[in-house]
Amino acid sequence: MGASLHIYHTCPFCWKVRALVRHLNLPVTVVQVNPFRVKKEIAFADDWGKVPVWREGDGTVVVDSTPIMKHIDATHNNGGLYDAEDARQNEWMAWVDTHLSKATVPLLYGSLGSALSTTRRISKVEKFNWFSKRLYAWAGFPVMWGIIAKKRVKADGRTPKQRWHDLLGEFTDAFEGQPFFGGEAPDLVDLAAYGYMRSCADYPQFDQLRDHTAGMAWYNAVAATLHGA
Ligand SMILES: N[C@@H](CCC(=O)N[C@@H](CS)C(=O)NCC(=O)O)C(=O)O
Repeated sequence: MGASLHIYHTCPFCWKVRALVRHLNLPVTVVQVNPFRVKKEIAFADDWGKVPVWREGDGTVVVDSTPIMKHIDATHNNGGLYDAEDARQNEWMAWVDTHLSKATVPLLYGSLGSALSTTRRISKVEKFNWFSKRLYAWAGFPVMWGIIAKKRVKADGRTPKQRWHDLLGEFTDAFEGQPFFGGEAPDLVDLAAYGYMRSCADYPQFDQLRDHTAGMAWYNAVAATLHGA
């Protein structure tokens, strides 16, 4: 049996690992987990209780998206995309995980209408059962909008759009004139950053990012290196 990747379809951390798997064109079984049964469905990962989870054919389990990406690169790609000694890569991987991870929720849930359409879309594409699908669609949005997103937008002070534009500017400025953070080709930092941005791409709010020219050019260039769906 080969490796398997256990995900929620809409989870930004899962999109990071999916981007890497597609970049390397690895034969992996992707398993979509029911969010209301996550503890049970990934019980083999002990009490981690979160996705993504990576399981090798030999049963080795790796959790947490960035450690999973590093593990996959080291094990299946001879470390071609990431060097643990590289200070610039480490600094920016931490930057991506700190800043881009926090920018998705305000964009997707920052207004009442966007929060409702986001939770309704999630309820359609995730693997819920009949009841939990409806529960999530209607109970999820006031929580995400009223409690989580509002607090985060307020704490930051910028509109979710401005925040993304600032972050994309800061990130692409770090390319030192090259097309990717990794230079001529994407590295692990590019793929992690791409994953966060890709997790927003199936929603209408993604249009707010389209007028960031450098950011979109990079995003599309990373997408062009990915295999399969
Ligand atoms: N630091 C973790 C965060 C993973 C995470 O928070 N995943 C969420 C989904 S987006 C999750 O599984 N939450 C647990 C739940 O749904 O009960 C990573 O980078 O993999």
